[in-house]
Amino acid sequence: MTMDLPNYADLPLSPLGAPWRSAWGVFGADSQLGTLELLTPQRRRAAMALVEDGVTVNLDHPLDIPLEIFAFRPRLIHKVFEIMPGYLDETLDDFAPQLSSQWDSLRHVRSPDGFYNNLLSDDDALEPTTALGIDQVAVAGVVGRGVLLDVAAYLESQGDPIEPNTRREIPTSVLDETAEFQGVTIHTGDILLVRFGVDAFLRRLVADPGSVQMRYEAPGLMQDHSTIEWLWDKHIAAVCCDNIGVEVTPPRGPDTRLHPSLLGLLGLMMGELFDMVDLARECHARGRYEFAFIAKPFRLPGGVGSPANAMAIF
Ligand code: UVW
Repeated sequence: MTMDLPNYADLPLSPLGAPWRSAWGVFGADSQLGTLELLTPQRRRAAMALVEDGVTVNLDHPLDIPLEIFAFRPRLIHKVFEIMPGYLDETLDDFAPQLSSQWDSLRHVRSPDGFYNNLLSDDDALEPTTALGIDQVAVAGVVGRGVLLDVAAYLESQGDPIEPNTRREIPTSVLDETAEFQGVTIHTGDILLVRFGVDAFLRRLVADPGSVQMRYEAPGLMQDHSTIEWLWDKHIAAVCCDNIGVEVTPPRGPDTRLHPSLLGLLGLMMGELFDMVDLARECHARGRYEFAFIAKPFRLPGGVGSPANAMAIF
């Protein structure tokens, strides 16, 4: 599918039915996938052609990461038991799919004008409906050309390193500079991965929980319209970061968060808390920042999110 996508400044397509600067209707009034519609068979096939030596790179932190910044996301309890001698089975309790490396479905957050494409009402939001659920994404998965912007490495090279557990807003100019520094171009339909260096900090937390104190504080994308416009105008299929929430945390104020605009207005799915340490190492070693990207979110009917289940292939 090739289609002309409107610029952010030209949104919405039909001012009468859609909120200001929303992409409602761009992929059809009934699209449950938003920008993931850009992951066409042609783009998936082109992404697979990036595979040269078959090296796979994991992008997930462990499911039971000891992250205690959200009281409503308890740590996973995993029980393994024997059902008969030599036959093991297991259960998961207190499983919060968004505790560790994760996807936010379009059902996660709505804009002040409603959920994406107006496909889910407030009345139905807590009902057992699959509208905008992660199961819609699970069917075809998230498969395409991945591009890494290692902002942490770029800023370090400029003598301006990022503190991983400290609030710092990263403007889109730094994303552009990182892409130029790396010599990579973002194409329509890409899955964009942005690394701030939070992943290395989280690895320390996993290896030795007592060694670091994780706060609800992290670098991330700047909370203003320039970020929303930049992300839309790149016409990416999804954006994933290694930090807590793609955007900076904590937010500047109660109404400054990007989640409502990115998920609710643009239909741009987000990945959070991805582990890009090995990915960055592979990219730097190869001098190549593009790769095949594959993720298969859980097919949880009406799911609000899912573990990332993501990998890169070189
Ligand atoms: C934040 O809280 C920042 O993100 P999420 O709820 O998407 O994990």
